[in-house]
Amino acid sequence: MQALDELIERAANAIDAADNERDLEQLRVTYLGKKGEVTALLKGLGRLPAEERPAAGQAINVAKARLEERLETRRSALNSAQLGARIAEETIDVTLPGRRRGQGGVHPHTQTMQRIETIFRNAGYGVATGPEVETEYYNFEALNIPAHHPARAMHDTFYLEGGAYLLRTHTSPVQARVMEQSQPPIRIICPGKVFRVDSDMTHSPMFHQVEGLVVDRDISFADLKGTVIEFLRVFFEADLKVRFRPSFFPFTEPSAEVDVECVHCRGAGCRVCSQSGWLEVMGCGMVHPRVLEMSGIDAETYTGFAFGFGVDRLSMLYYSVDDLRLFYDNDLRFLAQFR
Ligand code: 2NL
Repeated sequence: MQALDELIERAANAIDAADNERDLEQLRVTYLGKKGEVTALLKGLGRLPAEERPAAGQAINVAKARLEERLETRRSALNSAQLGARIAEETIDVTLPGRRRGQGGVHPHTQTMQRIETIFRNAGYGVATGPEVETEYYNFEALNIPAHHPARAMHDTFYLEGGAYLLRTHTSPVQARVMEQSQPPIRIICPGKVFRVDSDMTHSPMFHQVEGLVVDRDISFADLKGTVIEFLRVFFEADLKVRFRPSFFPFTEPSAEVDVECVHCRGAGCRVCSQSGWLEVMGCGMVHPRVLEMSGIDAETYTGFAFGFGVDRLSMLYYSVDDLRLFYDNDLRFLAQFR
């Protein structure tokens, strides 16, 4: 009986000390399993004198029941502790703010393009677009660019397989198409992507251009100058000096290149303007009579002016960004500054 009491004491302490279900199961096997200590005591009953067997058997069975109950109590305590820990670990703080989806923005070049469109729409211009894949006729011939002109050389133009089509090198073909399909008065700008075989520090093989075209009776170089000067004033939001330098384009005569006072140093001379105080921003001129005639407009009755500029360059000057590549790297740290 004393050995039984000691065994119960030992087993009970071990059960209460078990801190996981595996140890607990091990203890059940040790004491109550087929070869367990309590089971061994029951098997040993036969060796007792017959009159002692009922009392001993009852005591062992009571002890066995007590251990079973103790095991069950410990097992459920461990279970609920485990559940409590899991609940604590998996708790969701529903008061935390949600994760927001990153908001995109309009690319700085697109914003510049939209500003330019607004400026010209406000002045009564329409906006015309056309195909980026063009024919030699609209990209070159209709613009009085002869076959031997350097702009036609293979190294400037992306030709598509077969050679019948090319990627437009300027948006002028859109204007040629508009002139072909309508009669003056014409007042349009043509914004869009253009392509040249050119890729280095300062040239991207794809860039954005806006060209403008006005054709009507009595359109003069003075109209061109007034339009360009006013556009540059509104675009740069400043009264910058503007100068026209004689130049040459096959599609205009006379032709000019337009410089503005450096937006960075205001003419003093700096890195941006290579110490000249001036920035070249666009080309322009009076539409060549041959270009008018080729698209079915009577050059005796009508005259016109045209201009063209790179949007990417105006964007860089407007936003004071000195590396063209930043606009095309898709680095959100850069782009997020323009939202
Ligand atoms: C430049 C110069 C220019 C034009 C584009 C044009 C279009 C037609 C007829 C006549 Cl349909 N001219 N466009 C005229 C002068 C200059 O662009 O430096 N562009 C980036």
